Amino acid sequence: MDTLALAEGVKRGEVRAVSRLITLLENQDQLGMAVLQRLGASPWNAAVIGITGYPGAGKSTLIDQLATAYRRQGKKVGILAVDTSSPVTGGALLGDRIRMQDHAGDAGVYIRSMATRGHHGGLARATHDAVQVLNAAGYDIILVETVGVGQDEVDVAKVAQTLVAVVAPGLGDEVQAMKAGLFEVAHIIAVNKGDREGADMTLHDLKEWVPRVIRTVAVKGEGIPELLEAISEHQRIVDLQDHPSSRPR
Ligand SMILES: Nc1nc2c(ncn2[C@@H]2O[C@H](COP(=O)(O)OP(=O)(O)OP(=O)(O)O)[C@@H](O)[C@H]2O)c(=O)[nH]1
Ligand SMILES: [Mg+2]
Repeated sequence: MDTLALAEGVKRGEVRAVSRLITLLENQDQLGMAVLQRLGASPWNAAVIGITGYPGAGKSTLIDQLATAYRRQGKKVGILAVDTSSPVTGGALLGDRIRMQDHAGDAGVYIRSMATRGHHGGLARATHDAVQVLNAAGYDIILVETVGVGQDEVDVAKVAQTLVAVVAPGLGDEVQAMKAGLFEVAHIIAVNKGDREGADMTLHDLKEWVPRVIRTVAVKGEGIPELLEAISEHQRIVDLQDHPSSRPR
C-alpha cells in the first residue's frame, strides 16, 4: 500500500486505515511515519482529554460514561487505552474492551489499546502519533486512559490538553497521587466511587489543594454532567490560550 492511499483512507475516517497506521507508528515503521507527515497538515479539531489514576479507580467506567455523553452530542469519539505497565494490567485492558462493548456497534466510537514497545518514551511518542491520526480521521473527542502516575504516565498524559485525575476514596490514592505530583499536572480531579464511605472526607481534603474537584459515581452516571462541564470549561481556556490573537506580540 502506498502512503497516499493510506493517508486518504485515514482522512475519510476509515477505521481499517486508522488501525493500520497506528500499528505502523507503534512499530516506528518508515511507511507509517511518511503517512503521518502527509497528514501533518490536517487542521486541529480534536479535544484531547487524558484520564489517569491508579488501577481500579474507575477510569474506564468514567470514559464509558463520557463517551456515551459525547455521542449524544453527535461527536465522534476515539478512545486510547494506554498500557504503560504491561503485562501487569494486560488483563485489565481486556476487561476494558468487554466493558465498553456497548459502543462496539457504534461507528462513531473507536477504541484502541496501546502497549509498550521498544525503549523508554516509545509509548509516549506512539500515543502522541495516534492522537494525530485520530484528529486527522475526524474524531472530535479523544479520550486517553493511562494507569498510575510514574514518569512514563506523566509523559503520556502530556498529549492531553485537559487532564483528569481519578481517585477513589479510602485507598490512600490521594496521598500517593499527591506525592507523585499528579495534582500539579491535573486540571480536574474526579473523586470517583462517590457512593463509598470516605468520599466526603476525600473531597474535603482535596478541595484544599486543587481548584476543581468533582464527585462522581461512574457506575450510576452521577456527576458526569458536572465533569463534562468542567472539561469544556477547561477546553475554553485551552482555546483562548491557543488563539493567535491572545499571544503576546
Ligand atoms: N461502587 C462503585 N464502583 C465503581 C464506580 N466506578 C467504577 N466502579 C467499579 O470499580 C471497578 C474498576 O473500574 P474500572 O473502570 O475498570 O477502573 P479502571 O481505573 O479503569 O481500572 P484499570 O484499567 O484496571 O486501572 C469496576 O468493578 C467498576 O464497576 C463507582 O462510582 N462506584
Ligand atoms: Mg481501565
